[in-house]
Amino acid sequence: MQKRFRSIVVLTGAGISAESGLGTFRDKDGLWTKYDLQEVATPEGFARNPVLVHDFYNARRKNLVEAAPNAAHYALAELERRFDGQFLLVTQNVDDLHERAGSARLLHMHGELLKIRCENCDSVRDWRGDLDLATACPDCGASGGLRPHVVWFGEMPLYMDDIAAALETCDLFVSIGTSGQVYPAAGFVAEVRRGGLAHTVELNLDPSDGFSLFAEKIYGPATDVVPAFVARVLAAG
Ligand code: BJW
Repeated sequence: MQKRFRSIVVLTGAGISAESGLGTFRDKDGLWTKYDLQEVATPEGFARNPVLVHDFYNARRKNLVEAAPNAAHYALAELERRFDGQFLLVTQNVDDLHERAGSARLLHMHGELLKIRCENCDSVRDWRGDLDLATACPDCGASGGLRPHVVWFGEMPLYMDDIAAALETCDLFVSIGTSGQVYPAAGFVAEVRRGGLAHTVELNLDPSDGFSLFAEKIYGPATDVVPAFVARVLAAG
């Protein structure tokens, strides 16, 4: 890669955390092969059976606390640290492995597993333990209104204005470890292409649903392909 870039947007999905032991959603053995997403990842499912949804996220929170960042997370943190242009990491992941690897210019568009939100007073708090219907909100004291601070199907993803602004001006867009099945993230590559200026790259284990929209594609485990790609970008200046 010869070109020097001035503004980079990286989008990550569950595949970047797979080698840290966190399950993806749609792969063989993925979370959606074991759980009905309508029951655990929609506001309607939560209203129908909040105990099931709390159990699902309590187990995921516990797994996350036991997991560690991998070489792909560390490579992106190094890219942010050493790249002297604009940089934004947008993750669909609710885990905190990017932060633990050292990433700081980072937006969690689908929320964060280690945060909870009160539907009664809207406060958002860090939370590492279990949550149940009896847990009282630390801010307003109400019980029964706490939920994971994550974005379910049918809900609006977070930071969309900031993300749109970064996509509009970037000259390198890199998508890592995502199946390209969930919108609006799956539409980012098309948005970037409409601008006509950016180089677009997919790094994934297998071709995603939107693979044909990317100018460059590199397939392999994230812990191999991401550090190698980051080294190329940094070597280009
Ligand atoms: C590796 C690897 C390794 C494995 N190395 N790679 C019809 C058409 C279009 C849209 C819609 C539609 N009907 C409904 C919609 C909208 C809906 C949607 O997209 N539905 C689709 C299913 C069709 N979207 C929404 O509802 C969103 N909100 C919304 O659209 O609001 C309106 C709006 C309008 C306009 C602008 C903006 C907004 C909200 C979506 C919320 C998604 N929530 C979840 C759960 C979060 C909480 C939790 O974690 O429990 O987010 S679902 C789940 O999917 C999670 C993920 O972030 C998301 C994406 O999954 P991801 O990351 O791509 O994982 P996988 O498993 O799918 O793929 C993993 C990839 O990694 C694979 O490709 C592997 O090959 C690869 N891999 N190992 C590298 N070692």
